Amino acid sequence: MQQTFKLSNRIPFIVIFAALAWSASTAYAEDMKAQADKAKNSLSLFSKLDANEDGYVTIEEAAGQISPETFSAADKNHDGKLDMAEFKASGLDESK
Ligand SMILES: [Ca+2]
Ligand SMILES: [Ca+2]
Repeated sequence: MQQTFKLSNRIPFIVIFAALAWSASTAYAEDMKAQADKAKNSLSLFSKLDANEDGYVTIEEAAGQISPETFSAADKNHDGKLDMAEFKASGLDESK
């Protein structure tokens, strides 16, 4: 009888543990999804502006989306185009 009592006493613990593990993995999955969405959004803005897909956004490509002042400020090496690093560093990928 004592053995049966011990076993039945353990079941709720197992259920709670399983529920916690499940909710933790669900939260993790949702967090990963949010990060993936964020990465996709920044990539899509850069890709959207980079019309000829050469990996750089020129002032012509950015026209109407990024002001010349913002573009100049973001163009750290002053080569007249923004690469992905400059684009991200300037926070432009988070502006939309
Ligand atoms: Ca381009
Ligand atoms: Ca540049």
